[in-house]
Amino acid sequence: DASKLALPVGTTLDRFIMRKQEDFPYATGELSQLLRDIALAAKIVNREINRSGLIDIAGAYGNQNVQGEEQQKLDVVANIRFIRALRNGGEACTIISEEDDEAIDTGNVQGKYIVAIDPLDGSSNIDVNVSIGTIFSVYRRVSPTGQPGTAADCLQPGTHQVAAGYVIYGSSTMLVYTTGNGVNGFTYEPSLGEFFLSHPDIQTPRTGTIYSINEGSSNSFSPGVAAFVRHCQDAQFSARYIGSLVADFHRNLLKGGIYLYPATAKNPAGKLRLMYECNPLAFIVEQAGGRSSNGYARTLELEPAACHQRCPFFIGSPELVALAERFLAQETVPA
Ligand code: P6P
Repeated sequence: DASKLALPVGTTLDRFIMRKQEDFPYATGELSQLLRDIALAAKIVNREINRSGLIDIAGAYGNQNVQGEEQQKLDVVANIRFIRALRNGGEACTIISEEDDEAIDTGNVQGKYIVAIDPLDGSSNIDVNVSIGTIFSVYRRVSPTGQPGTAADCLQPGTHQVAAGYVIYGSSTMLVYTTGNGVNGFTYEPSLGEFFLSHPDIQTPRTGTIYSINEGSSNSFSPGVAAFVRHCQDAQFSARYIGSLVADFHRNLLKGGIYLYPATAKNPAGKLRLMYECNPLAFIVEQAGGRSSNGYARTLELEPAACHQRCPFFIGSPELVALAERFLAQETVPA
């Protein structure tokens, strides 16, 4: 069966999507089209990121986003681009965006899919030329078509995802995604405007010697987190923390390691968002043989109660995440 053959490095994203659609006997092409819509927006955002230093669109936008953070112009631009691509593509009925407090009704009442997206994560890194990323998650709607998406459509657990991916705008621009049949990475060739398969069937190392955490919050780590960090230091791990989730995650996915954003004094429920940061990366890492939890429960099984809810995030090589969970399980309950 041709679609079962490993597709050669250099296959374009379009051809890959088409050939992999054959893995789904009843696929009717909408999810394929939705992935193409996302890839198109990624190309446009990539161009604007690369030019941002030149055109005066970098720097603070002057108004706060729903997260209360200084809004950089590029994440406004990225949000507009992804929403427009998804609205025009017609496959998504509703979008949950990190940049918008309310879910966005695209008007595509026949759209079968919900997309949760962080259009440009780590946007405070833009002006200092640090890698940044887009993270997205796709669910099939549970309500009947012919009407706008409902809250039940938007608040599904991560186990219900039908696709998830990220774009990393770094030394090269890559799109990495899964539809539940493994993880594949594509590298963008701007002169051709194409993504080419460069990292087929990514498998994350079972363990590693990299730990990624903001040690500036050490004073408020729980005893278990503090003990795990000390374990990494005693074992002479490498501390690698870029402060840009997609960049830290991508490095650890390929090299092995663990990224932790635990509960801290400043972020008592953790900082990262379940719907469009933790769940998509958890789906990807599990498809690559890794593990993701909130320190106690599997990320993908956390029940969402709100679009922008935060959760503690432990993700990466399965043996390291399991070890961190054991440290948390042994911590004495603070008096
Ligand atoms: P801190 C960037 O703002 C972000 O959302 C992630 O990309 C990154 O991993 C994290 O927050 C950094 O947070 O508190 O360490 O600066």
